[in-house]
Amino acid sequence: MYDDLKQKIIAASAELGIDKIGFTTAAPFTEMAASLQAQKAAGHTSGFEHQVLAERLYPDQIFDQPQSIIAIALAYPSKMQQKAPRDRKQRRGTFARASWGEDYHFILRDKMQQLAEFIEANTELEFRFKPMVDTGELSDVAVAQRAGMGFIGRNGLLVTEEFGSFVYIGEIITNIPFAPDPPVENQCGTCTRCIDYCPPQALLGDGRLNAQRCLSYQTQTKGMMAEEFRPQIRSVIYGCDICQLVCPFNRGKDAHHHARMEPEVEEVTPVLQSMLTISNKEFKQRFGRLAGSWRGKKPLQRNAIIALANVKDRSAVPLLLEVIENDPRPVIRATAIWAVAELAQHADPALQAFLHEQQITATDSEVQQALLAALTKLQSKKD
Ligand code: B12
Ligand code: SF4
Ligand code: SF4
Repeated sequence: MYDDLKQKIIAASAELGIDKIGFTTAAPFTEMAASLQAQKAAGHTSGFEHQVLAERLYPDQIFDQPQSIIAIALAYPSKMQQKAPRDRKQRRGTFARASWGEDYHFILRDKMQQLAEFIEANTELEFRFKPMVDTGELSDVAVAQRAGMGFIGRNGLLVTEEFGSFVYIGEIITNIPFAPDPPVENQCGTCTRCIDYCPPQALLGDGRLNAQRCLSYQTQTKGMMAEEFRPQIRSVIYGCDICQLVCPFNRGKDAHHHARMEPEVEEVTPVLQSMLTISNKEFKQRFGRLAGSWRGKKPLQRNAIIALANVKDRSAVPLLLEVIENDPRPVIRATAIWAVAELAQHADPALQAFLHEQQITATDSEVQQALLAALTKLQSKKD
């Protein structure tokens, strides 16, 4: 059934620079229903998932008479070719790899559009299609797994044979009944490295995750970050790659196939102090094309402050004091208050006096709580 066309699509996909392609039916993903419901009920979801369960499970709820789904994967780099300059006075943060180069949503959308145009030009049928990547209704890993692109590892990610899990995935629902590809068996075997190395122990063991504990999620929230997670992010200000970096299937995987995905040092390893006082305009200019800027500048600035404390950059203290005095955003001020107390090496009477002064004018509960905690911490330090 449409085998010639399928073979032509596979060949065209390679020419278009699509690294991997697979086909599956448009049958419902009913086997996922119980897990998705249980995860939501347990409070293990992030809120970034598509919220209408039926639309996640039944392709015919989001497309008129779907006949197949084409899954695609684009491999991304895991190592930077340019290295950030090492300067102890200019400590840098990092973005996780899924935010290197241009936002992958645009790159995958372009590839899927080109592929759809190829299909349109090569069939007599009236071709209908719906592409999606990340923000669509379907679970991208579930589609890709069923389309034979790889297996879902204990880290919950799609692991491909050729590129490990360092792939972005997208899919196109179509009205053409292509023959499905056979799924790949899970190959984790006895390995549990991703579970063992995950700092907040967010992975549940069977490919599921408590997203609320995942550092990737924690770096993308807009409120205060719970104290437990602050040291765990180290200097990573967006996302987390640990459960991928420790995976044996990712060893030696570092694809540089797409110029648009190449990271720029100043973008993805920014000088932390330089992020604290940038304007909205400058933020857009410097970080606007990254996937990691989708939540705006506040979470990244909050994370940069946390990172400064984590890397023990005491040269940041004057700037942090300025932020505490002048920044109007309670989350930023409260995080900076925590950071100066973390960075203080002794009880520091001048700092205590400064914080006491702040207490007089503080009206927001986050700031008040942070001041109290910081003063308690300072008092417990030796003179
Ligand atoms: C919400 C979301 C997040 C949340 C929650 C993640 C999660 N695992 O649920 C947060 C913010 C934490 C997150 C983090 C990351 N994400 Co994210 N995320 C998504 C998003 C939008 C939805 C995921 C979702 O529906 N979760 C709900 C859970 C309950 O469902 P599920 O994961 O789809 O399915 C699970 C079960 O149903 C079950 N299951 C389903 N089918 C099957 C079949 C079999 C055989 C088995 C055994 C199990 C099984 O296991 C699955 C794994 O948990 C997807 C895009 C999309 N539309 O699918 C990207 C997506 C999963 N993320 C992606 C990436 C790259 C990441 C990060 C690596 C980014 C980073 N560097 O920080 C981290 C990795 C964290 C991790 N270990 O999962 C990629 C993954 C690519 C890949 N190779 O798999 C995706 C697919 C985006 C994309 N299109 O490329 N993400
Ligand atoms: S992304 Fe980081 S925090 Fe999230 S599951 Fe993986 S190792 Fe754990
Ligand atoms: S680290 Fe081990 S358990 Fe985790 S996904 Fe990779 S192979 Fe599977």
